[in-house]
Amino acid sequence: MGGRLFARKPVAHVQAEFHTGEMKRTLGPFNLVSLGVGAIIGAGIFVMTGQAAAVYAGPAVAISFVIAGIACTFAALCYAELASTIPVSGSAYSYAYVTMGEVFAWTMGWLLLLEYGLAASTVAAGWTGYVVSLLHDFGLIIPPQFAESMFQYQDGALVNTGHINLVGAAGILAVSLLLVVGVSESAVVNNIIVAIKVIVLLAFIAIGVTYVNPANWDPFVPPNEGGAHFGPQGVLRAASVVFFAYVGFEAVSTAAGEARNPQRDLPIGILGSLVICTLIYMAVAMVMTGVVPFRELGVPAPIAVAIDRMNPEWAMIPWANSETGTLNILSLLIKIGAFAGLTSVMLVLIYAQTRVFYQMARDGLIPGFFANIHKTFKTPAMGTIVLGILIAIAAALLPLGVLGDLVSLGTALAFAIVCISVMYMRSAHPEIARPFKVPLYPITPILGVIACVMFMMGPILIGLASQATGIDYWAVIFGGTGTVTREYLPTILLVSYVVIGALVYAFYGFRNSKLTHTDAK
Ligand code: ALA
Repeated sequence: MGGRLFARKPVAHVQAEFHTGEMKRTLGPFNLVSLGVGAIIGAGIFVMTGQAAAVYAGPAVAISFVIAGIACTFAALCYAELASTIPVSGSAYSYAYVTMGEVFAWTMGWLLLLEYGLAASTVAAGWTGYVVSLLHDFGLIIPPQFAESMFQYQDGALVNTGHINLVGAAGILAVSLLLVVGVSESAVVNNIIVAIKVIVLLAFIAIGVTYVNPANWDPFVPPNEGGAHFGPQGVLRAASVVFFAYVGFEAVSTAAGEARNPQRDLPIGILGSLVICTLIYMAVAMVMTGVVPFRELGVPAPIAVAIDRMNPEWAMIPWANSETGTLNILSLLIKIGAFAGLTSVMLVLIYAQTRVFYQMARDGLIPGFFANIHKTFKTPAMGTIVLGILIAIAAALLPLGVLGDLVSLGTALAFAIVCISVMYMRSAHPEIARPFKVPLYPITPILGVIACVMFMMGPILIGLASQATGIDYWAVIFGGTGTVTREYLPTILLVSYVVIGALVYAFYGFRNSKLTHTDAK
């Protein structure tokens, strides 16, 4: 049984699968970079930056972006090496299957459901805020009952509000339908949307820089106010929050089955999109905290707040629907850009999730319908619809902060496993051709593991050290108002999630695995 748990897929087997895939090969380097930027720039910059600055880091949130960006670069280099060596759909899941064996592959696939699926729910929560605000500008008021998650933090405690985020759930379902129709159609839509959101952020930087008041950057690292509130601890905690802003760069690697020339283009797609996004994030963070005093940024749409603070005269137009009779057209454009940007993130994340499950189903670890390819659309249509429904339910129920922390925890764990896989492959299979190699090996993957563990321990340690008054989360789920502290919950949820995963593997994956029933080595 131990042998079966650690059965590894032979590398040749994986490379052969790559040549027998049923999906269309339509994506070139431009589309792959665009896919990456589409996945990366989203709720992290449009929503969470403000919170990270207001609560944890102040103007030094720009440093937090650099720290998180460097950590992601280590992991990205490892992804690029594995993606160019083992170009299959399924990303880190497939890499783990080849390197460390089935039980690790399963764990990785299960974690990727957090990284992609739940990240899409997180983004849908941020997307809802911008949709509500946009519709408000046009005179349409969406009642909070339909635009807020069922569970919310109020005064530090998690409460069951009885609301349901139907707006976010509808967004997820709409995006899922687009993916059912086919990836190349979606790639065109994706390219257009990516262009819009990049232009919007560049415009924000270019206009905002003329409104910066350097006094707002002083002190750049505000003194610690206890716990992880400001000071160096706060900068690190903010890095673990804005880490979410980078989640998605490796979604490019899940497109290996649909890339025209994966060996050359996947590394370009992964590293290119990461560098572009890091530069944009730092500039946006500097402008945002330079225009608005950081304590005022803890709002659902911080970029829009910064634009309102600039209030350039040329951007004000008469507008019957607004209380003041005028509308800041720049703010409207930013909201439209955010709406488009967050939509594209949901698109890429759900795309990546369906491809991971496609591969897991081909391997027999989850039910086969996730790998059924629709005859006309040539996409895993049924799997996409089922996943879309699950992701929509999470978006309807859980608040953005909890979802975001959970995604960051699961993702950091997945990245660490990827860095370890690179080291395993180098020692176990030195003979395999590697079109892309990690520079400064083995320092880069080792630093990647250390950085990821640090990100995971941040929220966990702070949670354990916080003045928790008790954990009563069943009471909350069944309608009460318990006292689940903000910092504890993601750890509790992650552990519960991993335990459920182990049960699913024991009762389904282990029994149905094609590898252990045919050619385990
Ligand atoms: N990085 C993506 C975002 O910030 C997931 O929304």
